Amino acid sequence: MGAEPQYDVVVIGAGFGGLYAVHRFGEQGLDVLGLEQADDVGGVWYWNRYPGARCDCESYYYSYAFDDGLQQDWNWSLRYSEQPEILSYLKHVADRFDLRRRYRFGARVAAAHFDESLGGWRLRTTDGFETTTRSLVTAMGCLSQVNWPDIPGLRDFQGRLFHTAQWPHDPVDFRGRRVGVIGTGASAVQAIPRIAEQAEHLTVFQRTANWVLPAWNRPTDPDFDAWVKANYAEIRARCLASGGAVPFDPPEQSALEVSDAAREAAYQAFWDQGGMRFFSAFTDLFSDERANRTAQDFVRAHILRTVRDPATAQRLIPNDHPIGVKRPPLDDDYYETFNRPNVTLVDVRSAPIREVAGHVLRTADAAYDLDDLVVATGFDAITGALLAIDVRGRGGVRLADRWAEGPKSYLGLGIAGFPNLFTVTGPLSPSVLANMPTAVEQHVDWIADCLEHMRTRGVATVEATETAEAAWVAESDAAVAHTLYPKADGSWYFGANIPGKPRRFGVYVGGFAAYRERCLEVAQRGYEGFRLGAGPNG
Ligand code: NA7
Repeated sequence: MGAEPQYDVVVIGAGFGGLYAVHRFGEQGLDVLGLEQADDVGGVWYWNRYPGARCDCESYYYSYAFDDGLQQDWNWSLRYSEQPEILSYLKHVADRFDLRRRYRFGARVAAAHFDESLGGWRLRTTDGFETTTRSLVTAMGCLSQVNWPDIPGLRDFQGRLFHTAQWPHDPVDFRGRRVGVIGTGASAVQAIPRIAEQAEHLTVFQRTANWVLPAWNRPTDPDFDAWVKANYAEIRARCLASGGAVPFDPPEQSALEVSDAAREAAYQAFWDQGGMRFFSAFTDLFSDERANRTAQDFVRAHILRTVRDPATAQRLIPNDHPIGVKRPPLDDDYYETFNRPNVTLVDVRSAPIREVAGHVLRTADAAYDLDDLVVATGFDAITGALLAIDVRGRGGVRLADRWAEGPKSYLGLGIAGFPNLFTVTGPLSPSVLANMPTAVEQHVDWIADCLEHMRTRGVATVEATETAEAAWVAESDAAVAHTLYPKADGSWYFGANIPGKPRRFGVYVGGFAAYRERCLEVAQRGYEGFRLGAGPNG
């Protein structure tokens, strides 16, 4: 018999997913090690410290449900928490459950190789630390692998260069500076109003306009907070029973079966509530182009009303994708910001960015002299963090080769040929289309049960079968084919924001509640679709 792995389970990541995984597995008596590349906990909330960074899910449900004491004790100051408060929350969780002792920080995993004789994984970090584990759980986040655009000269910019997802820990002062922002995704939409308040001049380089919805962020209402705390069990249950893991009522009507006045009133009511609830107005906003166009019309009218300069307003109106099929940013004051005399919107679709040289960003038809350049170009999403590691499964097969045509997985939890590898919010799970803390708890709980099953039944390996994986990929592809998501050219949901990345919709769109039921059924049927292997002596 070969050597035993050093750990029962290694968890990569110390964000929402990793912290809960380390806690849960530790509680069940497993020997668990956490590896985290940052020097502390927080995950995406550790790195994304740009001005205005905040969550676009409301705090009371964008939080852990696993411990009632935690949810009763913690007080969120805002409806939508800002990054510093979410980071404090995750630090509090780490302290409260004494999780840091199980972590090795500053440990960026470089290689993860499945070793047949070990019946587990051999891991190596970039600083040379090596270990082995029976099971490997990745909880690296769907939006963590930073995307730097391939703009000649960018990294040699002679002013201050920032990426929203790698923001300095000390506050950045933009007063008296000529600042450029590349990108108009969710990060830029949050940062732009804050930077504009400080900068001498802000130039926004926009390639694609986005539909931006209002957050109406505000301090937590004490009465609402008391109601939430008294009703948490029901709120969490509603999240589990919903399509997006959120505690809202699902829509009941088509946008096309109501009168114009009723439709307008419904949009206005949801607009006034703020946030992603806007999409709860009607049943067919993601499935019927005509229905979706009515929502676009509503937001378009808002943009035209808000932005004073007609040419700028036109530039801010998306013309290439239905509303909602690229992740819609949330903010207050985004459109208003373009009325400021110190803000200019530059269209880099018609005149693309050519290069950065010294302090100058040059487009096809103009040059911009800048002191600071903020790159808000997002992430190599969903698969990027996994593929940044040299992951090899049975027979030394590289994950990058298995996914050469796009990610394949079974339930977004397991990958054929990669035994005992579990991916929290992995590709082809509901992940980013569900409220993340709920999605990670569901995955971690499922994995914890599976690890328990392995331990109590003497199962050495759990591995998705090729058949089950192929069926799930087909089901996931089919689910998205019935929606409007494929109408968005360039969406990171498809991997289309990264040049050369294979295109596959990386998220299961069949709804969180149905997906969760499916995962439970699979477990109840003895992990149907997974091959359970006996150990060397089994
Ligand atoms: P996103 O949503 O991927 O946005 C990236 C932005 O950067 C988007 O506007 C891109 O335009 C733009 N971009 C990317 N490369 C370039 C180049 N080369 N030139 C000009 N503009 C470019 O990332 P975020 O960080 O804002 O948000 C990611 C998610 O985090 C968000 O959806 C939330 O879920 C949280 P494009 O649209 O590709 O034309």
